[in-house]
Amino acid sequence: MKIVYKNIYCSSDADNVLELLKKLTEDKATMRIAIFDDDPDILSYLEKIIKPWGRHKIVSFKSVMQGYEYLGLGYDILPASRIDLFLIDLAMPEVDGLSVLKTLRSHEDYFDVPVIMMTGSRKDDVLEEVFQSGATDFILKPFNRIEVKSRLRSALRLKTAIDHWKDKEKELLETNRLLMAANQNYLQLTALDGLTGITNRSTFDKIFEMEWKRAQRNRSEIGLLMIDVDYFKQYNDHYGHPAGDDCLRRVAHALEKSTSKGGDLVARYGGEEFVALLPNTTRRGTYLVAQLMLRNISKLNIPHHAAAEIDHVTVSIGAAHGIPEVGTSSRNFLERADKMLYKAKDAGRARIEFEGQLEVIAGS
Ligand code: GH3
Ligand code: MG
Ligand code: MG
Repeated sequence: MKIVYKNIYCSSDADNVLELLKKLTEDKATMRIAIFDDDPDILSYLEKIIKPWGRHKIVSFKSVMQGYEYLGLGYDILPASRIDLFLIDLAMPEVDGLSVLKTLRSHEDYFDVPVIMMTGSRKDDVLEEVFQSGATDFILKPFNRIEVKSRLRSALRLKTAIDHWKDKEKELLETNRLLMAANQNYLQLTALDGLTGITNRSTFDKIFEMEWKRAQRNRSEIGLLMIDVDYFKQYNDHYGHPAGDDCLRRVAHALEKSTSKGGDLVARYGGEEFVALLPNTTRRGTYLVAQLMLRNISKLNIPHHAAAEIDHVTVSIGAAHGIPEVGTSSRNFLERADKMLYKAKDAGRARIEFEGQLEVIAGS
């Protein structure tokens, strides 16, 4: 049996599972120091210096390959280990310390972990290359006990600071994400009508003004429909206000469903009145949308027995269409559609009145 934990993969004999669990739950405060040196005396010397500090774990490697395997370097299936400080001997027989340093710096899990190079060379060009390759510090061999201790301590302090800032950065990103989500929510809430959930009047006004100016600039066509529920006062009086609210929600939804183009916008203009903005839409297109709206509301078949003339909820629609001339106002365009709406009401309701030509469609 194989166990896969995120990208951690190992065979599942009891020891490995225990080791894995230990790794996952290991105290974050324990500093883990990895030492690469082919000289066993150096390894035990460093271990002796570090051990009394407590809350430190040392992993030492005489062989670079053994270290690479432990660190998961070059082995796709092995997990990276958490290391807080590397001590690397510059001159090793198998692979030199500089290559180990470069390998670490190119790995996403180790690129910012402090590395102290241990070298017997005081040559400027050697030290320059060590720093250029990304080393944090160096310790000269033979060791001076005080120097080793203080350099190790300051490298570990650096690692603590790096971790701290990484945590802060993570927190900041999370806070930012939450803020953006809240902002998005707020924008949506303030843009929508509370009762029906469709665009509200103030959002419509802004978008309409924008689209009007755009159509003026581009000399493009624009269609506008004013839609009003017929005999809605009687509906409310007869069926009650909550039923009236429910009716408005269904009407709003059916009106939205009747538009198909990306730029079309249906909004609640107020009370039982709605408006549809149809940018880049021909006269015929505007008319077809209005016709579909009339039909879709009728198809809802919401009973309305309070008004003598009808037996189900219908709407009347006033339509305006044109290419906005420079100097004309969006407000005037809206008034034109509104005038047509009154005409549709006067003519008997459940119909469309389109300015410019008389087009009367009886609500089915
Ligand atoms: P017409 O056919 O001429 O349009 O007549 P109408 O009765 O529909 O028009 P009127 O303007 O006389 O009445 C509109 C009614 O719409 C009155 C008001 O109580 C109701 N109304 C407005 N907003 C809401 C709302 O949010 N919920 C409910 N339930 N009713 C509303
Ligand atoms: Mg009405
Ligand atoms: Mg009205």
